Amino acid sequence: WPRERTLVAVKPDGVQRRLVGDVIRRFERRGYKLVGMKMLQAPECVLAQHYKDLRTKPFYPALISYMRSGPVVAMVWEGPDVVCASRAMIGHTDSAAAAPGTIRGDFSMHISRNVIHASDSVEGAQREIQLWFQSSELLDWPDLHSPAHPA
Ligand code: YYY
Ligand code: MG
Repeated sequence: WPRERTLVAVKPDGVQRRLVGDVIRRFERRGYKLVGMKMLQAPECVLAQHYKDLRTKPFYPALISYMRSGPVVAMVWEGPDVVCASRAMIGHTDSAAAAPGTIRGDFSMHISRNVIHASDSVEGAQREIQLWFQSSELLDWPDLHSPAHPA
């Protein structure tokens, strides 16, 4: 398949609530390949770019201050259809609509504290990966578990 990657970030509430490991476990057990990961206090300029399409929304100031309230754990995951699949794994933006079994459906009760981010399109993922990571921070290791490399 064409190599697809997505940006996933555990938001400050997710870090605070010790959900980083659970998030990683869900992506690993699905078989996706982790190609980048770091913990950081997100800079304001990165958040402004990341959420630039939302800057006119009434919740935008609260969203930015929430995202700056503590460290986030940013990851890049790779695999077939990982953009679409990770959106299904995280669940609906609004916790009330997020299905049980999804990350938001299991761990979040309000849209403003929804634990996790994942890119919503292949183009968006490429833009977000470049925004959050240097290319030297992404590691391209041989994936012996991939269907492209049958045992
Ligand atoms: O991609 P996703 O995170 O599911 O939702 P977006 O529509 O891109 O909004 C980004 C972010 O903004 C959302 O995860 C929570 C916050 N937000 C909010 O606090 N209140 C809303 N009514 C809508 C979004
Ligand atoms: Mg979004």
